[in-house]
Amino acid sequence: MSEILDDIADAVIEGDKNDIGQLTEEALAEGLTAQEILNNGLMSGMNYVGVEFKAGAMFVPEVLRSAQTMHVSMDILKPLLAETGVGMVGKLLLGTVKGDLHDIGKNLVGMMCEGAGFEVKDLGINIDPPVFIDAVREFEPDIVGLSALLTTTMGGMADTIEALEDAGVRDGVKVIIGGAPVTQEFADQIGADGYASNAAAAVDLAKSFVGAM
Ligand code: B1M
Repeated sequence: MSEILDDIADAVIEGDKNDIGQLTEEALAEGLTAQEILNNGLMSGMNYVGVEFKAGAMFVPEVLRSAQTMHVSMDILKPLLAETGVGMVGKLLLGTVKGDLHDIGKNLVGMMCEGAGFEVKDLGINIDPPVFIDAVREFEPDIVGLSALLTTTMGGMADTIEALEDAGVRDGVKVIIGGAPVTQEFADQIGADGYASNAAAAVDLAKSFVGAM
């Protein structure tokens, strides 16, 4: 593999936001395509970060920095990827449910899924079920990801799933849920398709739903 792609992967792993832009430009100047840089540089770096995070060898601040580093490069690549019509592995619609303002974990899930090749639309925090419904109709995601950090807002996940059912859009998407108080048992109880305890597990789960393992 090209040395510059290894340098890009290393920059992501090390969270080197200063050099990644120039490395990306150099890779393009060398004739590498945006897709090659995405798959073999950025995603390769983020995959490593995911494995280390899962193993407890990297921590939240480092993962966030890696994700931000990836974003600097993605900003350069996105228009080129759009031009060449390169497809992502799937679409993920994400949001923290109504009444809940916590977003650090959700953002991490979003950034790591982006690193794994998903097109991510993040609705933000305190999201009412009707907003999810409108976004499902407009964005047409493969997966809807719900996050909640409070025991008092977990019910918002059930409300959102119920609203998706009532609106007739539930069958077209997989719903995954996560957040500190959430469990697999709760996911089963409210009829979610999957639960992930952390961002790396969310990536694996999301990939399994679009056949990208
Ligand atoms: Co809040 N807060 N908070 N808080 N806060 C907790 C959650 C709490 C456990 C603290 C405590 O009392 N020990 C407690 C909840 C208790 C409970 O319900 N059982 C609590 C409380 C009570 C509150 C307030 C009510 C406090 C008050 O005002 N009296 C209030 C509520 C506001 C509201 O939401 N309406 C409140 C406010 C806040 C801040 C605004 C100050 C701030 C949030 C800032 C922000 O998010 N931008 C905040 C914070 C930072 C926390 C703690 C300290 C840290 C949360 C965090 O970001 N963790 C938290 C205590 C704690 O967890 N130690 C606490 C790091 C993050 C990477 O982990 O979010 O768990 P986490 O995400 C993980 C996984 O859960 C999973 O992957 C992530 C990465 O591995 N995951 C998913 C998350 N979403 C996922 C979605 C998926 C899959 C996996 O699929 C879609």
